[in-house]
Amino acid sequence: MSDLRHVFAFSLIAVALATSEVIRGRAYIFKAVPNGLPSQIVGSIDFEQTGSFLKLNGSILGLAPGQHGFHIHEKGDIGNGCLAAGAHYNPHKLTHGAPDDSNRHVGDLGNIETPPDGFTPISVSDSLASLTGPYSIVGRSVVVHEKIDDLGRGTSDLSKTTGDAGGRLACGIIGAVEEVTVEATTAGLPPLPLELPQGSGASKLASCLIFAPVLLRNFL
Ligand SMILES: *[C@@H]1O[C@H](CO)[C@@H](O)[C@H](O)[C@H]1NC(C)=O
Ligand SMILES: [Cu+2]
Ligand SMILES: [Zn+2]
Repeated sequence: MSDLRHVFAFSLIAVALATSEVIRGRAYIFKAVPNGLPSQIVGSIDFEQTGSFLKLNGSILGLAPGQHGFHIHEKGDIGNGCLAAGAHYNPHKLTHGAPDDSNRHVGDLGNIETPPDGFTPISVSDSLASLTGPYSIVGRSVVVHEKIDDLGRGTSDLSKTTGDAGGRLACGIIGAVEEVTVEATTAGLPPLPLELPQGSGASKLASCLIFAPVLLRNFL
């Protein structure tokens, strides 16, 4: 009886783990127009949030080859040559840094690299910036800079605030697109084993692992 309860509890945990919400966002990236409003789209970026993990993928055309600072800025305004987007998104009032620093702005996503052909692939992941929660980046802006972000390691005065990444070349507002709940799958389950392990705690856990998908299949 207690074994059965153990198996049942484990299967509930398995259901909880297998059901997760994915939040999506998108930003169309516009070429900055100095003193004006942008009109030309030069790229797009998709955002996908799963738990605390944020993944960005997309591309931008027309940047000069080399590295370009890539940040989330605080305001969802892409006017005035992208300057209207304000400063790096920094709700915790920390210092500018690299994506893997603990002392960094939420918006500090490091650099993107443009190869000689000018087509810039965007493939960035982060576990601080998020589409959800009290410090969501939805409605804020992505900004691409002229120069490399020195990640706060430079000697210039600007290193600790902007990474000294220079002017703003392109920007776009991050919008929420959809929320998707990923359900537990019932496809491709392993066949029932003929002999189940018994006895020790460790083999009980093993039998739970084997039973959980079977219970899922029966209950869903
Ligand atoms: C991001 O990747 C997905 C899945 O491969 C693709 O469908 C989508 O078009 C990509 N987004 C951009 C902006 O390239
Ligand atoms: Cu920036
Ligand atoms: Zn910063």
